[in-house]
Amino acid sequence: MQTTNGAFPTEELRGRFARARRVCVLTGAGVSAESGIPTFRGGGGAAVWKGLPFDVISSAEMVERDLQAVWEWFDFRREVIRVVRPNPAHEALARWQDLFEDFTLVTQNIDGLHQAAGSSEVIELHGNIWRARCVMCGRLEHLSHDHSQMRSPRCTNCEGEMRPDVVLFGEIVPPEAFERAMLKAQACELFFVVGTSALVYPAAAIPEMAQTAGAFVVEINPELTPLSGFCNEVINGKAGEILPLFDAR
Ligand code: BV8
Ligand code: ZN
Repeated sequence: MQTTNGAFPTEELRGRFARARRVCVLTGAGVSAESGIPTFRGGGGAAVWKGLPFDVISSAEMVERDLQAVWEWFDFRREVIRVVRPNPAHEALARWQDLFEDFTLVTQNIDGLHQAAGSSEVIELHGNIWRARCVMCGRLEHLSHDHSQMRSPRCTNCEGEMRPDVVLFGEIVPPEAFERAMLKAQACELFFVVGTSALVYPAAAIPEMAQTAGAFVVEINPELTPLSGFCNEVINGKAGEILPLFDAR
């Protein structure tokens, strides 16, 4: 593992970036931090909502127990996300999709900021906060950005209850999304893992799959994580400052 203390990546990595044909990136909450969205586990402890820890309020069990509380929690987060903009990290990754023969962006984030920055075909492992899903028929509804619905709207198709179309703790990541992310990670030459504490599975297993399949794995994070020990290069820095350096004109 080579660590650069926030300076531009090594000559080797610059060369790899310039020559790469297949690149895959996995992002976490850290790429949205510079947009002003608090991360889950940074800043002195996990997110808490009305005294409930994040992994309790954002859980399958809570949807069963108190769907209204889950809606209020997500309405609150939409209020935060609604007014923020993509930052240079999102913008750099949106540019990268035109630099390589095959570029894949996989995110654990549900804020939609990658798409707002211009990224297309984003693999959303944990869903999207701007979508709701009917618990009965699975119909999807897009929630408008201009107002939050404090009540869980009823399904326009079957009157069933709607829930956030987000993967909560104790729920499975959509198999087709995970499968596609895994295949792309195993097929790429260069893999970036950016802004994740690498604590949440199965997403946190993807970088190691990439390396086992032969990819050069780069971590970009101000802090070390459980992945840092096996990454080929660890860049201790902020995503919004480091990512734009790679394709600076
Ligand atoms: C599953 C959507 C099994 C919701 C999220 C008990 C019961 C059930 C399951 C489990 C259990 N115990 C463990 C598990 C497994 C669990 C898990 O892994 N738990 C962990 C915490 C131990 N996983 C699951 O439950 C998954 N499902 O296992 O299903 C199953 C199997 C079969 C059948 C049924 C069930 C589902 C996991 C998905 C949960 N949903 N989000 C919501 O958002 O409300 S996870 C949540 O954490 C977010 O999606 C987030 O993205 C994700 C990971 O967090 P990070 O993105 O890494 O963010 P974090 O704050 O942690 O770190 C930020 C990082 O950024 C830091 O490293 C920081 O240094 C860095 N940073 C800060 N600033 C910057 C920066 N980096 C760069 N630039 C900066 N400027
Ligand atoms: Zn329905």
